[in-house]
Amino acid sequence: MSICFIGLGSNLNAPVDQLNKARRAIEQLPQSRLLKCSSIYQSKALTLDNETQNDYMNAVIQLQTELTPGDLLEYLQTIENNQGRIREKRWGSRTLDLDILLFDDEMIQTPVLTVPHPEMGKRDFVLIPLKQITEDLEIPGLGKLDSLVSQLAKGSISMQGEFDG
Ligand code: A4P
Ligand code: MG
Repeated sequence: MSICFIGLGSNLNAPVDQLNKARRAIEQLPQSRLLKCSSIYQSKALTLDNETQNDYMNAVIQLQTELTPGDLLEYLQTIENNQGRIREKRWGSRTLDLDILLFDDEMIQTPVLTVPHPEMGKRDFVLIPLKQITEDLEIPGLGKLDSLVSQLAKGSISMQGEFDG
């Protein structure tokens, strides 16, 4: 049995609805139990080439699972595809992005999966919802969550609301 954290993000087609739909799909994953959901947060899109994009809605979910990291990734990609995810360009706008942030205290590096998620240590829209639903956590290779949060530059993130139900 493993504990993992999944980052959810959307900035297209009613992002709050996309996150709620994704939460319901994650609740249905086999051999898994949803433990906690953060609030939903809004932030400016982080883009690669100063492209203008809609603001993002982000959240973090804690899941207990007996799936392997690879199987979990495949299930999450199916949920993304079911919600109309089109992969045009890296960091492009998306209806739904599901990232495996942490999987127990494993460090995973395969051609399709890097855990902890490589960008998470500097992203307010990941660290702040993660901190909301955990005790101080040691992030493999990155250090204490509290310390990472205290080093964040002041960003644009604000709490937007809760998941339905
Ligand atoms: N992959 C590797 N590691 C992982 C992991 N830990 N979890 C691989 C999930 N997938 C992982 O992902 C590309 C490939 O990454 C997958 O096929 C998988 O095998 P993708 O979702 O198709 O592409 P992407 O999301 O555009 O690329 P990337 O580099 O994963 O982007 P990020 O880091 O997800 O960032 N701004 C705000 N405010 N909020 C956001 O949520 N998100 C992004 C995307 C950019 N700007 C943002 C936000
Ligand atoms: Mg992604």
